[in-house]
Amino acid sequence: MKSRDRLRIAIQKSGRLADPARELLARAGLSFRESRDRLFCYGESLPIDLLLVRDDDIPGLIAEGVCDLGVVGLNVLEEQAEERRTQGLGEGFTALRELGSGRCRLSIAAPREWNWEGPQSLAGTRIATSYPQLLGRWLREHDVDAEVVVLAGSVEIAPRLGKAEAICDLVSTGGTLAANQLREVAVIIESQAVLAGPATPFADERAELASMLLRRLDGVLRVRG
Ligand code: PRT
Ligand code: ZN
Repeated sequence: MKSRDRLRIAIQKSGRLADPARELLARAGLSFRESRDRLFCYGESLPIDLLLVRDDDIPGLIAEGVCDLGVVGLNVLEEQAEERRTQGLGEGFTALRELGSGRCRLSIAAPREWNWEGPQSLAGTRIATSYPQLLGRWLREHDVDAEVVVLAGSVEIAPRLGKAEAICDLVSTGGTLAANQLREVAVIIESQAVLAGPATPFADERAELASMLLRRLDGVLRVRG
């Protein structure tokens, strides 16, 4: 891989993780010159630049070496890690630090009126989700034979549309589930934003930059508690 002396961090361009990520990096002493297209921000205080992207692209950008680090939900990171495993690809990225923001859980929810008696209550049903890998793994672990229906968004309305009986989606307050007459019945993973990095350490100047950034982040995270 080409030797590089600047570090490139991918964060979400807009969305729930964007502001907390920027705030954390600012508190760690990083400042950026915004570019006009706002996809790339040049690091001013340190040789650390930002790339503003969709959160789903972040693990792949790290695996490809386009970016060195990224701020992404553990839910997205784990889904894509599982996908790489099923494809027989090597470990392309790993979570380096938990950042405490964007807390949520990936849960299975069923119609409120269901008589839930454990995972086997899902046998023979269709479950709508945007997380087929994590749901599939959970179903295998619990020996449940159910159909996974992959939807890109608006998963919570799938039961009302007759596309599925249950769903597997992110939950934070539970308000969306309640509004759709759904009840959380099982938690698949607890999630929060993490700093992700490559599975193997950097072999050039980026190693020193990355460890300095981690030291600073640890300081900020410790103060925050
Ligand atoms: O454009 P891009 O692809 O970057 O954005 P996105 O739409 O995929 O992401 P975004 O900003 O919605 O979410 C980014 C990350 O925030 C997620 O991957 C999670 O790690 C984290 N996060 C934390 C959440 C939630 N909480 C959350 N509540 N992501 C989504 N939700 C949704 C959930 O899907 C459901 O529709 O909020 C609804 C449930 O919320 P409650 O409060 O009603 O339970
Ligand atoms: Zn996304």
